[in-house]
Amino acid sequence: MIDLNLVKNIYREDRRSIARTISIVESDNLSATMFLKEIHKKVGHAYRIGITGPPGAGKSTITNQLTKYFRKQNQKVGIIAVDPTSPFTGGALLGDRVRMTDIGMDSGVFIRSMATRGSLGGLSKKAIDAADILDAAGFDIILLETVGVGQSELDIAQAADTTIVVLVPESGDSVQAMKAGLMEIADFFVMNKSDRPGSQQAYTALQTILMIKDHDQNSWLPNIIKTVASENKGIDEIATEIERHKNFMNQNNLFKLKREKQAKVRIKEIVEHKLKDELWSDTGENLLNSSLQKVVLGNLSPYHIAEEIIEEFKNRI
Ligand SMILES: Nc1nc2c(ncn2[C@@H]2O[C@H](COP(=O)(O)OP(=O)(O)O)[C@@H](O)[C@H]2O)c(=O)[nH]1
Ligand SMILES: [Mg+2]
Repeated sequence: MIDLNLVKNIYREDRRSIARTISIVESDNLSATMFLKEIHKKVGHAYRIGITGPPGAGKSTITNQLTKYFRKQNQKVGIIAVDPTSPFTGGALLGDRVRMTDIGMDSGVFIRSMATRGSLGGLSKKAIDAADILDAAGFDIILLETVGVGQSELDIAQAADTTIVVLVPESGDSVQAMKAGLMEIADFFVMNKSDRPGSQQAYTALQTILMIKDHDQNSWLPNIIKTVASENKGIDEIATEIERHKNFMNQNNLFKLKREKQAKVRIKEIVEHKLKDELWSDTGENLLNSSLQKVVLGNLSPYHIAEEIIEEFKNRI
């Protein structure tokens, strides 16, 4: 059974209840599923913005500045920061303490860090679930900050309505970013640290890469926005570009399509996750363990055992 009071309190934007529910989702148990089913009717109003890029590019600084921008417009902002490369501490989430206190004290801002040490499994699922909770709680904007280094992080960035890839002059070759799959997911780029030497060359190099890339005549072309996030330069331009992208999607009926595509990816992941969980419940695990000797002695191949396990699973469900 789920605590319906907790659900009510989420809708009332009670911060402790929101935090508790995200923890339940992180623990990934049966009540997590029930919560997510219950709140779904309230999900879908928030605009989700993914901010990704290499470590140190300035994602947190941009997240922080953008939050201040949206707050000035009276929009409530939820932030989910996923950074497995940094140790989990309150302060490390948005850089130094000064920056934290800027927005951390604001009741219209909710910050959650999901720096799961070690295992990355299910991270994207949990981050997106957490975004749903903030969405249901009535936040207007959800910022998803993730390091653009692994598939799981790219999945999170892509679960947004607008995905921003942050690069810096010294991350140098945009070629690196291309290899990491960042080029494909960017709705636009931010060339941060434009105060640094070499920023013009980096900008031109990225522009060249973007020009060579194939695109349909009527499709969206990713821009590059130059920023010095630490000095709040270019943040308005980022916000304007987000708005432009949002309008483009709405005018071309792409918005619903994008969310449908995301729903498909997500449902597949949930199904696979659930199947795996049930498959390796006690029965499956025991059958596996009791079959290992036969494989090693050469009586049966791993394929025989695999088929046996699948058969047993089919009978069980
Ligand atoms: N010179 C310069 N430094 C910046 C700029 N933006 C952020 N930084 C600094 O770069 C460092 C990493 O920033 P952070 O936002 O934590 O990067 P993240 O790892 O991508 O989240 C911090 O010390 C920031 O103060 C910028 O535009 N110019
Ligand atoms: Mg960061």
